[in-house]
Amino acid sequence: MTDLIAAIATGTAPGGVGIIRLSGTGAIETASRLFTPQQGAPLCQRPDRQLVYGSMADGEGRVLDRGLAFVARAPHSYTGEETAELQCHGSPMLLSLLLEFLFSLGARQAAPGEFTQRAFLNGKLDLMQAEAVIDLIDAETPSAARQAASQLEGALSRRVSEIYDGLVDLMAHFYAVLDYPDEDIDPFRQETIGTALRLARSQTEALLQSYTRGRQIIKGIPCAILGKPNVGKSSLLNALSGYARAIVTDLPGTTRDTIEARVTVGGVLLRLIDTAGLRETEDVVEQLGVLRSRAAVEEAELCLLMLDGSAPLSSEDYEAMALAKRAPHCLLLINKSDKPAAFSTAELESDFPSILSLSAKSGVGLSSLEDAIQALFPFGRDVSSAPLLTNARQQGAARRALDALLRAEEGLLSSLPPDLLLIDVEEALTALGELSGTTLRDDITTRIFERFCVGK
Ligand SMILES: Nc1nc2c(ncn2[C@@H]2O[C@H](COP(=O)(O)OP(=O)(O)OP(=O)(O)O)[C@@H](O)[C@H]2O)c(=O)[nH]1
Ligand SMILES: [Mg+2]
Repeated sequence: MTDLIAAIATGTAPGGVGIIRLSGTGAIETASRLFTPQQGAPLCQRPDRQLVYGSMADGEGRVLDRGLAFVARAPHSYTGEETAELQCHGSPMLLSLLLEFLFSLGARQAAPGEFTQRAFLNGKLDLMQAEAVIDLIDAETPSAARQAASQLEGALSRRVSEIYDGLVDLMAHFYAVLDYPDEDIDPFRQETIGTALRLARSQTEALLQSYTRGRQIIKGIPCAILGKPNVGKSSLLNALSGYARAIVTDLPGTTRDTIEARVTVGGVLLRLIDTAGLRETEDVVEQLGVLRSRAAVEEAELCLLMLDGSAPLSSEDYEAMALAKRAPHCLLLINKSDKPAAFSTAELESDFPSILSLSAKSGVGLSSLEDAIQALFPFGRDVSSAPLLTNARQQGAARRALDALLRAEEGLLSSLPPDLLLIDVEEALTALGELSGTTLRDDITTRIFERFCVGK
């Protein structure tokens, strides 16, 4: 028995259609008091998931709108509980009047994510799938949406259960031997553990490695635009954002703070950071800005290093180049290609394999920048969606699982007794179980009796 929750599922902006969702004990009865079908039996007597046309009224019986409704009885619903959904016009005022009536009938406002939380508690989704729901809703690029959809469909969960199940088999076997020494079960063998451990370890390693890509797809790639003053960094930020996000002037030292913009370039989500131009300066504010520029490069996965191609190279340019090379990926952009070139890029080619000439002001060359970014992060057009870890919680759990498996492997090599190694295996299982939200003990117990039919 859970209390009855209700919420507007379609947000607070006006729209074509608005949906109110109800879940919990009495959801169907309650919806039925608000909604009257145009024909036939009342809503509460309708079959599951069958759309019914009718009218919706407030507490005084005044009809407010006509629309569709359906009911779903437990466990055949998103939350696994009895639910009802009402579809009417997407008017925020209308929706809140209907919601108010539902509150007066005993429903309460659902907390954020509460429907999905109930789905998890009722075993409709595991934790990773529940997280995928949020990722799908928040997706900013096609690849983020595809990744979240595949996680919601269970691709990541299947990969984690594969590792988990391998280890549970190992534990089950082990416990059966310890608990029922008289039973006719294969003796516990070191190689068996060794093979199972190696497999689980390499699978967990691969999973953990997938996090870099998963994070890039979902959260975007931190990308710093770096260079000395006046080369055109803010002009590039504006060109990529599609509007005048940052102030641009012909005065060196215009930008004094870091400015962020989220932009999608070639299907890749970039968290672009425009920085204060690098130079020695007496101005205290600008000095602080330059410190922030340096910090931005340290955190960047991609650095767009910009030079002014129409002016000779200076010591400040060389300093910027040295700094930019600290980022894992760097593209060298020679800006102001609309003006005559003042130096040759030949001498820079050994340090910077990717050099692009462009004009941030006119937009010429921006499409080759897009191509270069897409080539560095090919998931912008990648259609295959291998399961990836996508958030720090998942990474933390996978990390703990891997550490525990590495300890177990080490223990095995130094011939620790099996019951000691299996403490580490158990820890790995707990960590993997945290990924999906599974309980460990019940699983192991169930598997022992299922698989070994000890039955005492
Ligand atoms: N001709 C030409 N001028 C450009 C181009 N890109 C930027 N500029 C000009 O260069 C000047 C400086 O541009 P900004 O974008 O403010 O340069 P910045 O690197 O952000 O400068 P700071 O914020 O001072 O570090 C402005 O007058 C721009 O109009 C370009 O491609 N061609
Ligand atoms: Mg600037």
